Amino acid sequence: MESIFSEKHILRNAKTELSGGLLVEPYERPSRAEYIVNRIRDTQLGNVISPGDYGMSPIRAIHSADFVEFLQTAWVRWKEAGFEGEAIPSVWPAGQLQTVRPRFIEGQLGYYALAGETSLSEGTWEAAYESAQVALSGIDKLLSNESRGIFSLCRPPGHHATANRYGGYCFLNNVAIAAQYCRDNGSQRVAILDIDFHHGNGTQEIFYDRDDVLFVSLHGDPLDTFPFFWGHEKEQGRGSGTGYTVNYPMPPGTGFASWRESLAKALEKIAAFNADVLLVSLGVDTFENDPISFFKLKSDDYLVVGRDIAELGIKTQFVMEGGYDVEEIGINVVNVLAGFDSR
Ligand code: SP5
Ligand code: ZN
Repeated sequence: MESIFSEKHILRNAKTELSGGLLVEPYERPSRAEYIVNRIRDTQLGNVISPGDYGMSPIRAIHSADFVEFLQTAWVRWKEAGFEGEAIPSVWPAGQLQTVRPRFIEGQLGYYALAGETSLSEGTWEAAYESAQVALSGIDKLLSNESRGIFSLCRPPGHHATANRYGGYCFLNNVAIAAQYCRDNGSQRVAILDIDFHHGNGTQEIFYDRDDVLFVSLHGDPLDTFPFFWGHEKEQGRGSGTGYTVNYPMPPGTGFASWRESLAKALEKIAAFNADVLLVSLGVDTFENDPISFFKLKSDDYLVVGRDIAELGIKTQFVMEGGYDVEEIGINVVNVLAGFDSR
């Protein structure tokens, strides 16, 4: 399988994450991508290709103009305001029926943030833009060539970002941008399978009213983990989108046998939908040693995950999301991709 990768991911290099009342080194750090690309090369999975530039219009097809402008300017405006650390929100419009957007950057952070752990830092916009281009290059290549699988090594990740909110280490929703690109380039039905440990609240929200993009997610029960407010089984879509959002929350300690039962149900939904193309939000924070998660998958299990997905026989793009056991992340990601290739 070929991979798309850009060295510019390094531009997302925040120094701080708000975690347990401390400012710690971010879990979502540059070495994650380096471990993955090194493992791809060591195992000779396939070519590693640089992305093209698809510009702003596929990004604007998903994200609101004011949100994009906020991401583009937030860091400079934060510095100009005289703040010394990285940009972390401290106030939210919680409980307001109607919210007037503040003028000052400190208020705008809360207006556009869905969580407070993710610092905005120098280079964040440039890296997020490039990550979206990695997703777009991958889907463009998949749609236009013979290959049945492709891997977009996106960093920073995207599935928590909504049309107008960032957080959970995500700024632009790479998989949503790629899915919309499919719809705008001939695909009638697009399925998104989200197997990151965390619920893909951003992707869900973006497609919640639609029946042309199926969203199916396996994740830690939001009663017990981030993003806490989305991902319950009863969230099934709205209006003509009813039935086109499917959630499989699972409790702390879930191991591969029961996780795989949910995967089988998810794959049945995708097969019944008769998708033209499948996009997989690929997180390996389901790993037993992940520092912020509570599932118990082992490295060899990821080979089976890739094989199970390949059995669908649908053209598939893998889009990188989370996974924070940095030393094992390359092994686990490449196991999914190699498992897919083996079928
Ligand atoms: C893309 C993705 O996987 N985003 C995950 C965002 C999770 N953010 C909240 C992290 C909370 C970490 N809690 C610290 C527990 C340390 N033992
Ligand atoms: Zn995650």
